[in-house]
Amino acid sequence: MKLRLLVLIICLFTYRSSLMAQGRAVKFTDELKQAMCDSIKNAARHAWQGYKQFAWGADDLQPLSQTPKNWYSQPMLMTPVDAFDTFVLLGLNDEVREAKELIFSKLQFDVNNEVQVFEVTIRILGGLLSAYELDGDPRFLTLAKDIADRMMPAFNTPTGMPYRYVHLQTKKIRDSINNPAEIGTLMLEFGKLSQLTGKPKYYAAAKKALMQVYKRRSKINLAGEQINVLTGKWVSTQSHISGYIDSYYEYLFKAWKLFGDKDFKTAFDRHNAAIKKYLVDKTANGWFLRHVNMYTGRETATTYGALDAFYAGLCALAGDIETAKHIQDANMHMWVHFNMEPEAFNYKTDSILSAYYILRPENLESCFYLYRATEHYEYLWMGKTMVDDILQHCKTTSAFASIKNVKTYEQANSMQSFFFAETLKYAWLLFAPSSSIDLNTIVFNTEAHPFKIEKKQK
Ligand code: DMJ
Repeated sequence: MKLRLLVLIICLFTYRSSLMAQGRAVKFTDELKQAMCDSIKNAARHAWQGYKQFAWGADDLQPLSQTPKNWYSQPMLMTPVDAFDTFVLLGLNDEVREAKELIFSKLQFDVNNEVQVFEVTIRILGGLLSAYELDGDPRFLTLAKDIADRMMPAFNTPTGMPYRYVHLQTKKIRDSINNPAEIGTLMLEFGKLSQLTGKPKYYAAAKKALMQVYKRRSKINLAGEQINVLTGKWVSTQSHISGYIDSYYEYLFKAWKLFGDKDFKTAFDRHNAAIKKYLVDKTANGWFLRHVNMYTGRETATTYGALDAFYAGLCALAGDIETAKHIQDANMHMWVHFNMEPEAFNYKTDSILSAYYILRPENLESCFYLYRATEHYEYLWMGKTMVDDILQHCKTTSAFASIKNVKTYEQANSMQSFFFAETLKYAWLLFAPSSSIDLNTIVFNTEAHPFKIEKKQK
């Protein structure tokens, strides 16, 4: 009996892998692209319907209990703000109108909330700025400026690197142990606010913070995992491209693309060369990225996961297609080997370290950038596998749910707002005509909010 089950599992796995291998050559027809776009649009409508019915005015919908969830004591409309530009791009006009009405009737920042600067910047500030650029309603910019002004006190440290938390009314700050991602991933949003308001102070504060991290890189050009913003000393010297560091590297490249400031490009190139030298681990299943000590470059762990998957897309965007392709092979291995991708696993032993999947976008995001760069059908087939799995296993009667354990597909009671902002957007963009977004004229922030590149810098 056990043997039969094993044979069945091997057959299914081989069948799936051979489908994927065929995908490298098999044409992905325009009809199929259209069908994918339609299903993704329907998924967005379905998820929004659930939010409307059970969580209207809250930050998130909890899809299993069908109850609202707020991050802080007062709601800050994470889902509608994150979702707005996705609805615009997908042409979901009713949803655009509903989200806009909700934002202008309910959203205000004079509230008793101590907020995480990074999360509120990438989701709320980023969402409002892109909404302003797409829609033109000045109230989006007024809200964006208000939330940014309330977060500015976080930068008041001896180094200029911000605290992790700030209270929106009292301006009280907390948590001086920060990390490169949360320090560096403010540049696009605060920089864009400077462009739109004509006030250079936002750009200056964010650039100072970002470059303070860069200044503290090791001799081999790697960043650590945690840093004390008061003393400037590293608290954790682990180096990798996963959570706590990931979007620091992403923003060095994207800030160069968005603002044309060469300091960012120089910093990215140095770090990227070190990443390729010390972190990239070439295996038969693709190129993974290991964890190392930032000073010695010596391996400390062979952990990889859903968050790391973004690096293939970043390499593709930066023009390094060869590295991007091999990392995307690893990303796809991670997805198919365990039913869908786990949050973290050991790529040397293929064993799961964290079994959940919280509707993260990074793997699809990388497919999107690679398809744009190569036009190889392979990336459409990869994306289809991921989208089909999400639509099949995460769908609930009222929305979409995270997965508690990818091995069993057991669902969890959470639908993060980045499902709207990123996962659905990158999924749709992958199959949509390339004219729907021009990567020469926009840069996506790390939450997939598109920012326009000012003409004089192109
Ligand atoms: C998002 O909030 C952003 O993409 C961030 O950079 C990383 N985590 C989530 C998505 O996984």
